[in-house]
Amino acid sequence: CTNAPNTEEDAANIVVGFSQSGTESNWRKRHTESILDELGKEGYEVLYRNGFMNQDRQIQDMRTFIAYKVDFIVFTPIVENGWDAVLLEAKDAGIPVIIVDRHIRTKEEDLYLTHIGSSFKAEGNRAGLYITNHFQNSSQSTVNILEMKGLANTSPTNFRSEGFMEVISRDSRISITASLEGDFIRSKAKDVFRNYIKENGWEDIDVLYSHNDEMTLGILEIMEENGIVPGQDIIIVTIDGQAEMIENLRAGKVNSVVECNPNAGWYVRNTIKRYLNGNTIPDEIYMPETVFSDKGNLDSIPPRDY
Ligand code: GYE
Repeated sequence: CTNAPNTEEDAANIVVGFSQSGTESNWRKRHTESILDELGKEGYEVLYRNGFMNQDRQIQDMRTFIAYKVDFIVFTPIVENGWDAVLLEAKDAGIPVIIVDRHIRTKEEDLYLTHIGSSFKAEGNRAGLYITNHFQNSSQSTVNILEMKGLANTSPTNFRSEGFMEVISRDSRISITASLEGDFIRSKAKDVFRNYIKENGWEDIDVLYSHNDEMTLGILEIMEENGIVPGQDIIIVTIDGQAEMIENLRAGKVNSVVECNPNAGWYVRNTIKRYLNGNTIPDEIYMPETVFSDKGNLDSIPPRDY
């Protein structure tokens, strides 16, 4: 870290380019605010760009940061693949890149300083555990699950599926009978789900496993329109933990909310500070998260503003 600025005066002039993938969920909006707030507290200048869920746009945004000669790039990739060229450009320009939230796959070495995010696999495991526990003593001979996946070619979608399968496969009665793609977007999930129901009806769904709260909110509307009692007729496990979903959990409309922690800002701020002070940065930084369910203490869930 010989070329890292290390006086307080230098640090005050730090410019950070922040390329966010989009604004598709309340979770995402909180994630953005958290990073902007914390970097602001440190007195860094932040150039923020919203990628509007478009990879080319995010690549353009990062090229702008490189041309501007920012000191750091904070980058929240929309998908896993296709970033090597722009990250090589950042590397050649000597700009450290901090990847936040979703993971990337690269063919080149050392394209970024660190990755800060959740263990999406652990989230999938927690979702699966709720289901295996729930049906443990049930006399049902089969448990059919409809999975509403997030966006394809993203690590939360892949790991949330993998972690979930790992756990439910321990009980041979339990299986995923339909897997749909809702892209983490409420309106998309609603359309896809409605079409599925038109073709297949409701009989085959014992459980809904949804990769994020926004999609769950869309599906809840369809259930209620059709006289299905969510949380009873269909057991629901959802990921994120937005305030509205915690209310639904308290109201018994969903059964388990697996938390995904959007508050990455402090970790990003701390990583930049430590880097500027010449400390070694770990390759992977996991953020703490938990799970809430109708089998736990609903009064002790910390309040949230997203
Ligand atoms: O669960 C979802 C958001 O990438 C982990 O993206 C994130 C996911 C989060 O749209 O709500």
